[in-house]
Amino acid sequence: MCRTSLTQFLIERQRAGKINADLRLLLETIARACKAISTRVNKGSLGGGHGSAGSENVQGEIQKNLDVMSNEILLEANEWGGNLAALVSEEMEDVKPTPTHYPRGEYLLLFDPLDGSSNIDVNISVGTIFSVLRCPKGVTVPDEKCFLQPGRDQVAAGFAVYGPTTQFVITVGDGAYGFTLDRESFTFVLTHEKINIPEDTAEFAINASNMRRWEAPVKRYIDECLAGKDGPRGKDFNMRWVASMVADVYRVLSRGGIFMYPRDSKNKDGRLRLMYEANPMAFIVEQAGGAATDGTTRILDIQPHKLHQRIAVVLGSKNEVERVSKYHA
Ligand code: AFP
Repeated sequence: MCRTSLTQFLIERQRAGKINADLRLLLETIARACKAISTRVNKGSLGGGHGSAGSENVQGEIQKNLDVMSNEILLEANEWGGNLAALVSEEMEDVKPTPTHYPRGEYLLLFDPLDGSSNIDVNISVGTIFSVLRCPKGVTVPDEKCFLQPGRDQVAAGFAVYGPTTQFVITVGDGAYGFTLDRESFTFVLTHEKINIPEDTAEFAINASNMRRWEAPVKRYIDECLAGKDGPRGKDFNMRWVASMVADVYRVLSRGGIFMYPRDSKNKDGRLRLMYEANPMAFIVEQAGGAATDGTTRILDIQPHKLHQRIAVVLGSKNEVERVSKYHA
């Protein structure tokens, strides 16, 4: 059987003029780093990845050892390739321009090295999320402002899920594609061609422990789902919440569903990060035929005002996301 590897897939995209050689190499480098992180995640306690690193990140969250390791793997992999002008990580305070002794490329990389890291020690799926932007023309030393571009300007985005299998999902703007890590050849193999999220669903994902803090439109939407067959929706809904966005979004891509982390009276701006989580996931979900909003605005149209900005997220099956937007209107 002839199987398409990620390398082949990217070369085909380059030949078709959808990406250039620099972007292809950058995406391959990120995928290679994800494989290395996957190996570390698999080792668990044996690789020293479990437990707290005893430090806090820029968000004031306690870092796990694997948070720190994953961040370092991505930094080291991307420092010297010559494709990047600068990068930023959810785990770091500031922009990191490419060191002057390496060639400086035309792209900007943003990543969440280990999403869902509070799940590491309990052996639940975690992952890596990334987003690629173009560095504005004429900039010699990129700063925070260069990164503050709306999500619709992303040239590529993707994520890896380190679960029972390691999956790598990517878009360069011509659909969303999924790859499975073949542990024998250690290559990503195309297994999910042109992912398509069903427009309708009967499955929702939300952290219900925040219910008392939700705004009225979200409360109404979930109440109607919970009312099931006897309520206004006239059908029963199922609920799932992994608390690793990578795993929850992967499920939505696989079988449809709606994923919500709305703003509430405690997280007034929302909980998820616009640049490292919402934008890349919104790009992928739209490319798979779904929709993504903060309740009132399409996520990809939001103009960011700071790197570590938080945002409300509602994404997934189009008709359900539109219904939630209607309730907000
Ligand atoms: P951590 O990386 O700190 O575990 O956060 C994961 C996350 O940003 C996202 O992946 C989940 O959807 C969300 O937080 C889970 O948040 P709750 O713990 O509030 O349910």
